[in-house]
Amino acid sequence: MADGKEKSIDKATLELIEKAEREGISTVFSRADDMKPCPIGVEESCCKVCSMGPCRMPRSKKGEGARRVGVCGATVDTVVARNFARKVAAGSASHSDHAREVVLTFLKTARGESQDFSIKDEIKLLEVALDFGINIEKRDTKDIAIELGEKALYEFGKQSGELVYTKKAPLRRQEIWRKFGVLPRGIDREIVEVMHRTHMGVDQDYRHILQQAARAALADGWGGSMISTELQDIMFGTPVPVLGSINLGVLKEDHVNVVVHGHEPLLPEMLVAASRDSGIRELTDRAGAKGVNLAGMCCSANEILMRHGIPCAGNFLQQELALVTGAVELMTVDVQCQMQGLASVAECFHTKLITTSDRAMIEGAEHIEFHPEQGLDIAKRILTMAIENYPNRRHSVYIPAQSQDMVAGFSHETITYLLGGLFRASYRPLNENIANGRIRGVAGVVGCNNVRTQHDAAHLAMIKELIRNDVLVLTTGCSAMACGKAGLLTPEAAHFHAGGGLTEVCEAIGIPPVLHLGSCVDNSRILIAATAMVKEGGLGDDLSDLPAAGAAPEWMSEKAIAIGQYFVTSGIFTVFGTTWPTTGSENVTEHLFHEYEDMYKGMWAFEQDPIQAAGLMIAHIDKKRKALGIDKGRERVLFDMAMRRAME
Ligand code: NFS
Repeated sequence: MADGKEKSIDKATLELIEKAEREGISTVFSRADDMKPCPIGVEESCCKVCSMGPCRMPRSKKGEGARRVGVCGATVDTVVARNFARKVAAGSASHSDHAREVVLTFLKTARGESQDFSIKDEIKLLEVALDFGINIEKRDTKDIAIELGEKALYEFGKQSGELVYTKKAPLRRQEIWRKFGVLPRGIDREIVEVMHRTHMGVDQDYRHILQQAARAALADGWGGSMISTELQDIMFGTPVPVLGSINLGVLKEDHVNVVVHGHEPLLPEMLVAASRDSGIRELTDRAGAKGVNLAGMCCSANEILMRHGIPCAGNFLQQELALVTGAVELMTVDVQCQMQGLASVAECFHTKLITTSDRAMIEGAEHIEFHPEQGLDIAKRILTMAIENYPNRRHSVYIPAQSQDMVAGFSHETITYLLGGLFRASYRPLNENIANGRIRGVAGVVGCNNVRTQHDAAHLAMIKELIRNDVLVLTTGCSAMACGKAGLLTPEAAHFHAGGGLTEVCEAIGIPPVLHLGSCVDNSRILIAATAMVKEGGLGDDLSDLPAAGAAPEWMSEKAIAIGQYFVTSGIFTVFGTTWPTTGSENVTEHLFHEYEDMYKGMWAFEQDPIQAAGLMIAHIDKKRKALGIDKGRERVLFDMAMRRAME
């Protein structure tokens, strides 16, 4: 680390970085030491969209009096806005192509063409069908599901009109989107339009380019990501609180260890089913292992943790380290956040690296393509390979001791149930506790790890500061896993880390002060929860009125930028850490950080220090409390069961 800090605050991670160094194995941590970031790229003032360049227009040129334009005359504002918009497009495309795969599998399942998939949550099927305007009366589940699958698929290619889920947003929010021309039409159309507008010589007004970046991001948050979450819940079950464990210590020396890495929960669901198969158990016995130990990595981990309590091996920066243990027989990867470095780490051990998506191959990995038509068979084939590889384990096995219990599975449905009880499921107790000041506000802290900052440190510093100040934290993705490792996802964490008001509420309901809502596509659950808070009443009539804020203190991926952009344009103040990809243009930064507040009532901010960033979020929350007239704090009333009953 540039500032002399250790590379991670997690002991298991540090131990395995050391093992990798000792054994001469290259990992993201050693490569980051060898590769300094490009100073022009980091401020995004470099244009590569045609072959007359690349044109470099760093801020340092300003002092020399040079006009910062490329050879075609494109200003640095245009160039920085283009680069930003393309990140949004790539991020939105990733979530939405994941969503497309889920919809296609859903349709095959509805038509009876997939193997071992089913509709697990019929109530949610009916609710989502109603959202899509489908008649559910006197029709069987199969018919409804087929129509829902077809309608959901249509959302991707829609050429005009508005996406179905944008109509779930508060009316005031929809008006704002309409006013600024950012209501998304089809998901694919908005992403294609970003790519067209940012081609050489097309859209050359930075504000106008960023308008399309808003529309593409909203197509992700209120389109692709939301469709993924909802259809996954229908097929695999809506998460309910579940006990799990996390960190590299979940790997077991006497078991066949299979790590499931990536994002789409389709193969992971089948691997869970296959691992419980009697034939697989027999094979494991014969290989002399005590069982198959399935463990997740990155967002695939969150998906199978939320629904099955399968342990998580770790988050983004721990992926290669899982293999460095020497105890992993096989790792599957599908799409997104899978480092190519995995292939060379796997080569140092007996580990088989298996790519499974038709969209992603890695040189040196074996490819076994997943198709839902043979879902369970393919999963069994993969587990069989892992079991057969168990006797090939070599000498240098080291599994760190760290493994931490945690509670995950806080879907929007679960939160309403926990707050209000089965028959009075409602956000009212939450809104009341915000209004009376016991809970100061709500923060969504999400996103990645980034090797340019100390692993997990910023997530934990920020989140501890927020809960200490009575801010309830909702978390997803790699941030949620950082919290899990640090013990923040247990109900007892309130007692040790949260402020008095938040602790009282958490203890009354029996929830942790930090709620794990799932993977990154599940950030849509945060949008739904925030919308439910607005609709419950008492906290304004738009998402921007809520005492709420968002953050990604260790972001690195384009998906994080897409998520931030849809949070901001949905009215949520959002702070990012590590680096900020528009520093090359003061005008673009001013537009996103300040002009957006006038337009969308939500804006971006950049702050590397996580405590300072939490301070910005708390100041914003207090500003919103003041605007709502709840800053004085009413008499503090805690909802007990008797009061919940009386609410009726
Ligand atoms: Ni999100 Fe999941 Fe993690 Fe970042 Fe990558 S795994 S989708 S992008 S790194 S949080």
